[in-house]
Amino acid sequence: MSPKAGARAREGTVKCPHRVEHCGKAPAPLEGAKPYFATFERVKDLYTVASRWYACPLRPHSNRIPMLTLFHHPFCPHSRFIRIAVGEYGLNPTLIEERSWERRDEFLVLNPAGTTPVLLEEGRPPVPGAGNIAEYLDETRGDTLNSHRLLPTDIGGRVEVRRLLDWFNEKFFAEVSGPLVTERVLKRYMTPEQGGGAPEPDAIRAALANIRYHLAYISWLVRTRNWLAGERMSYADLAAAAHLSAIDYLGDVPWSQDEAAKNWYARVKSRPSFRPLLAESFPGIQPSRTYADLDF
Ligand SMILES: N[C@@H](CCC(=O)N[C@@H](CS)C(=O)NCC(=O)O)C(=O)O
Repeated sequence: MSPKAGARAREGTVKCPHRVEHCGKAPAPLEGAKPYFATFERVKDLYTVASRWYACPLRPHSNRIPMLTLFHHPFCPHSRFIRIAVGEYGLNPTLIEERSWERRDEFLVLNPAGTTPVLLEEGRPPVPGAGNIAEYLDETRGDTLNSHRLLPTDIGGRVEVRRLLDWFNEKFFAEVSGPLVTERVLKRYMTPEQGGGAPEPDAIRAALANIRYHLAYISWLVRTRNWLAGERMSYADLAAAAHLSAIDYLGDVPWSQDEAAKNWYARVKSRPSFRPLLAESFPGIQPSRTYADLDF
């Protein structure tokens, strides 16, 4: 880059609301963003911001692929599920870390619920929520996976996968992964007004008791079938493993309790789509000894 271009870039460089650097040509973040229904019309300024960043020659990575962006948090189990799922589709979205508790206006425009994950694909409305994203990926790309399709094509199979998706994304999250991740990790980053503070020992104790019942259920399912929802791997396996992986990082999964559940997790964990998660570690929070170990 010429010194002049460098100076121009520095002058124009702004920190965009998505925590990515882009050239100064981008408009200011959407003003007056209110957390309500976000149509494509309403968010198109955000696409403009992002597409200018994509087109910027100073952008660090120069792969000009169609724009796919995932707003996520590394400890959010729902986000982890979608990161694994996109890996299964061979997709490599730009990852933008979102701290949902900060309630950024620009993020609330994409998802008025203020929750991660949200998938953003050029020219389409934002897709909020893990279940919706999973459906969206199946509708737009499911056939590319052929016999490895993650949502079965038969109606009975689809119902069972969706039932288990709800089991893990709602029930397991409420009873186990949500409290453990919030108490042990997220509260460290929140101000007292945002809900931060010391971990609640009672919440942790309850979650650690609950996980035993869920592991036993996983074990029963995989002893009855090959994978959680049937004979083939599906979104149910990816979601369950994603929720477990977030708390496995913290060393909170009693794997010695159940051999069948452990062997099933080892199978999912060995998928190449899981590797990026296993390679991550976070300052100040050590992963458990066996977190990244495929033969744990
Ligand atoms: N129904 C949503 C829920 C996702 C969710 O609860 N995400 C958490 C992080 S894992 C979140 O953003 N919580 C912030 C909040 O509830 O305000 C989904 O399935 O994606």
